[in-house]
Amino acid sequence: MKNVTVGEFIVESQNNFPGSTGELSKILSAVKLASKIVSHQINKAGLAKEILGSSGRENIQGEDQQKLDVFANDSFINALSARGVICGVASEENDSFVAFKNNVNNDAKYVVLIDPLDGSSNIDVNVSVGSIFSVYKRQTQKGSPVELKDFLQPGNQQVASGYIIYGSSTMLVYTTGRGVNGFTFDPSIGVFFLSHPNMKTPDQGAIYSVNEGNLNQFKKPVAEYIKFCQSQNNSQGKNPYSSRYIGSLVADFHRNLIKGGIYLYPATKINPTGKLRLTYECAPLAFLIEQAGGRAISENQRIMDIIPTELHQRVPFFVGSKNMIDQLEENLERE
Ligand code: P6P
Repeated sequence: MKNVTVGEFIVESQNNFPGSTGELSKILSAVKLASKIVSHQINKAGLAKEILGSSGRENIQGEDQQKLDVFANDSFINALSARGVICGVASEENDSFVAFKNNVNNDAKYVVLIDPLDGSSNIDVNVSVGSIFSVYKRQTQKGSPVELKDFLQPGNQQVASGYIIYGSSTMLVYTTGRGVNGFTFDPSIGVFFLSHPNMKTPDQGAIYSVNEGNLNQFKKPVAEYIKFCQSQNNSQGKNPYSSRYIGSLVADFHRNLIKGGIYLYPATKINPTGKLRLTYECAPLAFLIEQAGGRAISENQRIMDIIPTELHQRVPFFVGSKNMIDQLEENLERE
């Protein structure tokens, strides 16, 4: 197979959308640029002590903002605003959305939501981290300033979503609603090459990913499902399920997407509506997993159908192989 770059792939894909204006392609190109910049900083973080550690500030989540959180946020927002194709960005790192108020951006038809660097507390211990993005068409009139309601759309309205995982290699994985494709970065020439075409997740997996330290805080149906995974024995007397939890959402999601499995972040006493954010973490990953043949639910509904009520809204999040989500859902529905 000829080595296809992500740029070539975006252009070829755009040709499949007759009448497309190329604006979505420019957004994906901006994401590509920002991910290269962030990847470079992360990969030298261990040596460049000045970019490691806390920025000394807290974000709206009350989380200690890492210096690389701020760097990644600035990198994505600058790259996205420079192309004149989006009217605003919402980010985990910003209290409210950022409106690009010049005439060009005001006329743009897309908005983007980002988690610029998820799991950043893992960087200091060299664990894989990731960036997540989600793209919607604005609801408000082109030419007018973007409004909050442009960012509070259900996941089923997404036109694109994806993530970058900064791991043993840097990968960009995204969908525009026609399947999921993965691209691996070659840092020697600064190019992403198509390495995982048309990604599909197995209907059944053998991995469950959850912080088992919170087990006694989970609602009964969730705890029962986890105990099911913990206690199976096959004919050889071996449990077919394995527990794998990195504590970095994009890394856990990416492994389970490829191998099959389920990731669970349920409601807990500390996080009674869950820890993960609907608009820029759960919804974009839900779009991807559904495009790859899997499922994503909250306690009682499809993630992609939840209409956000606030930008940083948290929801319980269960995502992964179809059969595993089906089984958990049966527990939840019995409650
Ligand atoms: P816990 C990282 O802070 C994060 O948002 C996800 O990347 C990760 O899956 C989860 O939180 C880990 O949370 O409570 O298990 O440490």
